Amino acid sequence: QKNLTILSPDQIEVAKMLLDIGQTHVFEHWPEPGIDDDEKKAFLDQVTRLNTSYPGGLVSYVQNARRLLSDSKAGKNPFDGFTPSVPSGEILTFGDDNFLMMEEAGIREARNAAFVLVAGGLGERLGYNGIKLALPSESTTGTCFLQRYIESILALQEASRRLVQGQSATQIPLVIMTSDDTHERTLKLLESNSYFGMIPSQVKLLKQEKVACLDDNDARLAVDPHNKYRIQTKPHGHGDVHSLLYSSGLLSVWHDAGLKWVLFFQDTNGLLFKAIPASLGVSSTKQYHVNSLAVPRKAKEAIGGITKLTHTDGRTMVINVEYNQLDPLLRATGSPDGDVNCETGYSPFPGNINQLILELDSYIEELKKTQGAIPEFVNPKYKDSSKTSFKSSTRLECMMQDYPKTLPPSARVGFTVMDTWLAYAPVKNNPEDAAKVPKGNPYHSATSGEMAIYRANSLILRKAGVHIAEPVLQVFNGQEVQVWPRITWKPEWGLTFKDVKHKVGDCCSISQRSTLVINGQNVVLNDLNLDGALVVSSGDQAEVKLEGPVQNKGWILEPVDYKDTSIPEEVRIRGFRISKVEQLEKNYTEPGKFNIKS
Ligand code: UGB
Repeated sequence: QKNLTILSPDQIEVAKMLLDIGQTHVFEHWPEPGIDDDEKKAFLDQVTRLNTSYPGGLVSYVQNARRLLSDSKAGKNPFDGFTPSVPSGEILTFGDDNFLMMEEAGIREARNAAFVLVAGGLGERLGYNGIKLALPSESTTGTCFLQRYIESILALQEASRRLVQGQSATQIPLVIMTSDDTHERTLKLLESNSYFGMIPSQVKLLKQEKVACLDDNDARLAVDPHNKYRIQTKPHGHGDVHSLLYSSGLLSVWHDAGLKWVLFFQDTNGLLFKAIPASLGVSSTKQYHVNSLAVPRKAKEAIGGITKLTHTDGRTMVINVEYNQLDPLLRATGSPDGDVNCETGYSPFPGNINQLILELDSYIEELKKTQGAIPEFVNPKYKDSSKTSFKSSTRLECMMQDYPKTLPPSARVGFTVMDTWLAYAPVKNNPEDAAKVPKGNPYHSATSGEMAIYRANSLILRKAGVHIAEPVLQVFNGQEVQVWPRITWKPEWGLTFKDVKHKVGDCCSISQRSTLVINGQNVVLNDLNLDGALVVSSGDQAEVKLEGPVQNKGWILEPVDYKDTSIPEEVRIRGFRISKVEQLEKNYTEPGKFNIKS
C-alpha cells in the first residue's frame, strides 16, 4: 500500500490487476518506498508488456493457465471423444502433368501472396550459437537460409510478373517473426546484406514477446530466480504469429492491396521453395482455406502427423497431432500398436512440415473472432505423482499449425503431400543427437540438410534428362549420408520444373565427384560433360551455353571432427569442409551470347 505513492496511475492499475488475479505474492518482498524504487517501476513496466502482448491480457492468461493446469493434473486427454483416422488430401508426384499444372497455377498466384517466416526459436536442439537463419544452407556457395528464402521469393515475384503480363510489378511482402533471442541478429543480417536484394520496406519484422512462467497449479506467476523484481518468462511458441499479424494491422493492408494468400514457413528448410509453387497451385485450384504441406512420415518420426479427428458428437477436423501425442491417441482408440509404419514403409499419417498456406479473407474473418489467439497447451514437469508441485516453472505454449482448431466445419481444410526429397530437409539436431537417430529415420542435421539440397538438385536434373551419376555413401559426424554431385543454382535459374527443363538440352552428364554452381538466369546446359568443378555466373543480359567436356581436379569434401573447436561452428556441425582444389570459373557480366567452349 505504501509503495503506491511511487507509482504512476497506469502502474497502479496494473498492480491492482495483479492483486485481483491472485498474484499478491509478487509484492510480498517489496521494501519500504525509497528502496529499489526504479526496480519496482521496471517490474510493473514488464508486467504491462506481458499484459498487452497476450490476447485478453494477463487476466486471460492466468484464467487459461488455471484451466489447462487443472486438466493436466486430472490427466484429461485433450483428444477426449475424438477418434483419429487417415485424412485424404492432394498427393503430388514431382514432374508429372498435374505437378506442372499446379506449379503454373502457383506461379500465377504468387503475386497475390505474402510470406511469413517464423524465426523466433533459438534452436536449442541444434546447439548452434548463431541464429539459424544465418546458417549456410549448403557450403558449396555458403548461401545462408535467409538469403535462400529471400532470393526464392524474389524469383517467384519475377516469374509471376512475367506470367501475368500487363500487370504492374508487385512486391511480395515478407514478414519475419523474431523474438528477443533472434531479433537484433536477424535485423543485422538483413542490413549488412542489403536485405539480400529485397527493398527494405518489403520486409517487416514482428517480435514475439515471451510469456510469464507459472510456479504451481494455481497459476502463481514465477518470480525470476535471478531478479526478484522480474517475472520469469519463457517462449510461448510459434503460434504467436497469428496474434502478432492480427495486431500489426498488416492483414488489412494486404487485403486492401488485393492479396489472397498468406504462406507460413520455418527457419531451416533448404528445399522448401521447390515445393511452394505447386502447393500454392493446389490451394488456388482447390480453393483451400487452409493447406498444410506434408511429406510421407516414418512412424514415431519427430514431426507431427496430419490426422482427421472425428468426435463422438459428429464434429470433425483435419489437424496436426504432435508426434508425442499421436502414438498414445492411436493406442487409446483401438489401434493397440500405436503409431506404426504400414505396408508402404511409412506411417499412414502424413508428416506435417509446418508450412501452411492460408486464404487471406477467411483468415481475417477468423482472426476477427479470435484476435489470433490459438488453443494452448501446458506441459508441466511434476515433482511426483501427486502432481501438486513442479520441478521447475512452466508456461502456456501454442503452435501455429493449431490454427484450424477453431474453424467452423464449413472451412475447407486440406493438405498437399510431396516427396520428402523435394520438400523437406530441416536443420534441427546437433551432431550427437543426429548420430543416434534410428537407422532409416532422417537425421535433420546440418549434414543431412546440406546433402538433401544436392540430392534434390541432382534428381531434378536427372528427371530433366541429364545423366547424373549415382551417389556414394559417406559418414560425416557419425551419420551415413548419400553424397550426390554438389549441384546448386540460384532460384531465378530453376524455380519450377518447367524452367529447369527449358534450360537443359540433350546429352549432358555430371559425375559424382563434380560440383556445378549456376549463378544466373540465362544459362543453358547443352551437351555438357562435367567431371570436376564448374562455377558459372552471368548477368541478366547474358545468354550462356554450357557445352562440351569440363574436367579438372574439382572440389573435395574433407571430413572434420565436430569436437574440434578450432574449426568454425557452422563447418564442424556438418562434419566436412569443402577443399576447392581446382575449378573452371566463368563470369559473364556483359550482355551477349556466350559459349563456355569459346
Ligand atoms: N519458433 C518461433 O518462431 N517461436 C517460438 O517460440 C518457437 C519456435 P522448432 P517444433 O518441421 O519438423 C515444429 O523448434 O516446434 C519457430 C512443428 O510443431 O524447429 O519442435 C522456430 O524458429 C512440428 O509439427 O520445431 O516442431 C522455427 O522456425 C513439425 O512440423 C519454427 O518455429 C516440426 O516443426 C519451428 O520450431 C518440423
